[in-house]
Amino acid sequence: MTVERSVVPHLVDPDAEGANPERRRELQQHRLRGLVDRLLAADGVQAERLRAAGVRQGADVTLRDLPRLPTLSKPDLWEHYPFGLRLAPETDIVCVHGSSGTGGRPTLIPYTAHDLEVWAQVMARALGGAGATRTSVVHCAYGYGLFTGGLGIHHGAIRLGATVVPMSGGMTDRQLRLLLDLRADVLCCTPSYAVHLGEALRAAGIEPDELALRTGVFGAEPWTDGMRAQIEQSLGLRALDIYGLSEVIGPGVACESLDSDGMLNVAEDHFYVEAVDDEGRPVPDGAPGELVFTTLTKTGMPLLRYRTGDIARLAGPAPGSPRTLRRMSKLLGRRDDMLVVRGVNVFPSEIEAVLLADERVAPHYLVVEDRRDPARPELRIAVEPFAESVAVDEAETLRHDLVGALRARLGIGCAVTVLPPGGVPRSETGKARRLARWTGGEPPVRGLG
Ligand code: DLL
Repeated sequence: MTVERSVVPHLVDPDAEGANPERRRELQQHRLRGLVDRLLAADGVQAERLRAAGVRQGADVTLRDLPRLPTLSKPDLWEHYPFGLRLAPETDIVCVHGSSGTGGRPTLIPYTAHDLEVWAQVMARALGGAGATRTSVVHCAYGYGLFTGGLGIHHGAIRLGATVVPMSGGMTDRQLRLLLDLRADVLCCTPSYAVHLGEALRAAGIEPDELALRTGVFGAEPWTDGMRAQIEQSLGLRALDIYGLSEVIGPGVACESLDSDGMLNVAEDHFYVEAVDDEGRPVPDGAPGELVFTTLTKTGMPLLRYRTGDIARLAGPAPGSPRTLRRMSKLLGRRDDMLVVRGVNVFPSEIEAVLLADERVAPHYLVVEDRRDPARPELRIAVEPFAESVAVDEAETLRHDLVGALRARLGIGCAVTVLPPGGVPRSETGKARRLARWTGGEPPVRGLG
């Protein structure tokens, strides 16, 4: 039942999605000036940095000046944890979301009712661009909770006037049952869970055309075009990419539409996007750069020039599309070494903190991002005991303790292997290799897996 490649989905919000780019730029500039005034009035960290950059009022800045304005990044949020960057009064905050995985230093984002409006609106556009309509049934298998995936899609589907089935993740048998019984035409989940659902469908002997699925909106973690083909085939739908991050709003910052030519339309009337090089200098359209977002309209915790660490290419609107929004490519990678595993963000530094807190562990370890099976990405961690030799049962106790400590800190299960002393390879140049990717073939370290 997959949608034809030539379908042009309607615009949910024609004034915004189809605006004349010149008019949109004026709106962005107006909103940017308003944001700068709000930040200065609040007198917080961002105001301090703006003043240090010589900005006294919103009227001082134009969009063209943005590259010389200060930036923020994740460590700023950690430093001001939990709500040091909040702008709205506490009484205006209606909910909190955040990014999972960094149990030691979570990132929490306070939302006002106005922010939820913005979120619902950009998500409704994203779903509409994927072909969802008021008559759609949206099966939402992103996790519901602090993670923005479940509730973000949920708000958007309701705003669109569709029917949302709030499945959350897991319990795959029940997911298949309801996909069959409620005739969902839109599936939303992480791409790895979509692959898993496809496999479960096949194992249950159900043909994709017994389902009513037409389109799927998958994101929150990296996925390849190979995975796209696999998902499209196993579930019989068009698989589209959705991007977002809790710091900016959650899913809906950018999303592919049926007619966006493999790139993602950025909701740039709310989230102004730039791409910069390592030194923070703007890169031209088409060149890979780190995405930097300015939340033009958010009120709970607006951010001026938030450096995401995510690398992508920017481009103008898709030729011939009624959507006039700028687009971004699928993510090409990350600037730092943050891993996204099963939708959970994991910083290797967090893993290191757990390992090195245990006196039994030597400071030689290797974190392996195991993506041999795209449906079940795993984190494997090879460690060595400090002692020259350890009995088998001691090694097993150590393994068990580390799995528990890592789950408590990261919020995700890791497979730990205790190798014999000297088992973790040392680098010849002296610079430790702490991170490896395993997509097939031999394991990056002997004895793993
Ligand atoms: O993952 C928001 C989201 C939910 C997006 C559902 C799409 C669908 P965080 O948990 O804060 O928010 O993680 C944000 O995940 O900086 C990227 O590195 C990564 N990420 C998000 N979407 C994609 C994607 C949500 N489509 C971090 N492709 C971001 C690759 C993605 N990586």
